[in-house]
Amino acid sequence: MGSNFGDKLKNLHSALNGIKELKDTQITAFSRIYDTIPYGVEEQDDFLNMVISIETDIEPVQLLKEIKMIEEKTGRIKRERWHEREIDIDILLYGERIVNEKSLNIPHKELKKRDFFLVPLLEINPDLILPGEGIFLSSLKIVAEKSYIKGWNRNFFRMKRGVVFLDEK
Ligand code: PH2
Ligand code: MG
Ligand code: MG
Repeated sequence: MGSNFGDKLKNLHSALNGIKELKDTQITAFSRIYDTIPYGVEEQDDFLNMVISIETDIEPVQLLKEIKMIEEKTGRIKRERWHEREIDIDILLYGERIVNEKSLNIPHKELKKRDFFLVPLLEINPDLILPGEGIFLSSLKIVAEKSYIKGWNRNFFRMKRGVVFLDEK
């Protein structure tokens, strides 16, 4: 998940609550929250990025549809590709599945290039294997051209009795 517009932490919080409310879905882990410089279109504000893992019965393409609705509910406005966003939720991996649809590629096509995907992902699970290639994700860290990660914050989110809480800053 990433946000670089508006109240970034609040946007992440809202997205987490949306995901938590999905049918037959549980959030099982959060990474810390990373401060990152923009990748791609560089003239925009820094991002907050984080990775979460979920357990879900929702199939990938349907999950993407649900995610788009959560983005909309979080206030995401359509702008040019790769420009500012209130919230962006991308599916990086879906277990061992490989999905190549027009609207969705899993593993995420840019997984190898973005350290703000790989580092938080490995923080949640250092033993992940890249489906299809059978190599440890941890061996991919070096593929990122440069580091976009400026630093990280402690995790501001806690789950308690199925509610996501945002700690005081
Ligand atoms: N997402 C993008 C483009 N660039 N840069 C950072 N730092 N974080 C992002 O989440 C991000 C980006 C398009 O999805
Ligand atoms: Mg994205
Ligand atoms: Mg997206």
